Amino acid sequence: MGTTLTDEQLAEYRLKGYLALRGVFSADEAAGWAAECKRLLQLGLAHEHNIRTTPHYLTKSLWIVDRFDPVIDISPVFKALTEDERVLSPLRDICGGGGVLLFKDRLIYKMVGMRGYPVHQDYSWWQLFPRELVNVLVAIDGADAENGAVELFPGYHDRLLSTPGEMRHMNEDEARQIDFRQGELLETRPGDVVIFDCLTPHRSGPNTSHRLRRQFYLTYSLAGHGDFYEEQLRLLKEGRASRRVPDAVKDLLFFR
Ligand SMILES: O=C(O)CCC(=O)C(=O)O
Repeated sequence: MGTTLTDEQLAEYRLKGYLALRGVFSADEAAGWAAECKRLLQLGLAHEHNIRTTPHYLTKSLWIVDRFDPVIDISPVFKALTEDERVLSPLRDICGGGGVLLFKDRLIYKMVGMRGYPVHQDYSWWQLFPRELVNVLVAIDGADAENGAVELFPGYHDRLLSTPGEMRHMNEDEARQIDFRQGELLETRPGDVVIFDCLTPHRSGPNTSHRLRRQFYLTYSLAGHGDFYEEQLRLLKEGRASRRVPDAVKDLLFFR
């Protein structure tokens, strides 16, 4: 099987811990995903105790879904994207030519007014699994500073910067290990793809624009390590791998 990435692209990924691939998908394909994003919001899954749906409050009592985690079991369109060779082929190159298996999927809308995400390494939440996990961000809308594009920090993908065993964003002391001047705001256009290591620190600002900033995130593990999708999902459903489960409401949560 031929390679998709050049030696220069692979060297850039190894050095920085991420790589942007421009125009991987067409604007028409991205428009199809945008239509699917609308359909998903009409499925009636929104509930503040549904582990799958993260809310964005428009007023104190009115909210809409900002994240479906996971999404592929309710969306054939996004499931097909996880199996697309234009995603899998560069990933195989990055993983040294071996096979990859889907580990996790989530769809983030970043609605107008939605908050940003503090700096973190995704692996903090996935420490029960082998460290070789690679993220793929697929841009549905364009992203820039105004609507909350993701900013990535190069060169830290060889280590966990926060306390081992704790699932959380970095605290201030831990974040001081990062040179924030080196951050790269990844502006994207619909159809762009960004691949980044699960240890690459990243953050994003709020959406202060009047545009949505929808992105589909996929994470893959090495096939040689085994298939962890169901185990990862089980932990999420039990509220043990989620970012938003205050102890006070744990008993009220459900997954649908
Ligand atoms: O979509 C974003 O703005 C950031 C999301 C993110 O960092 C995450 O889910 O790990």
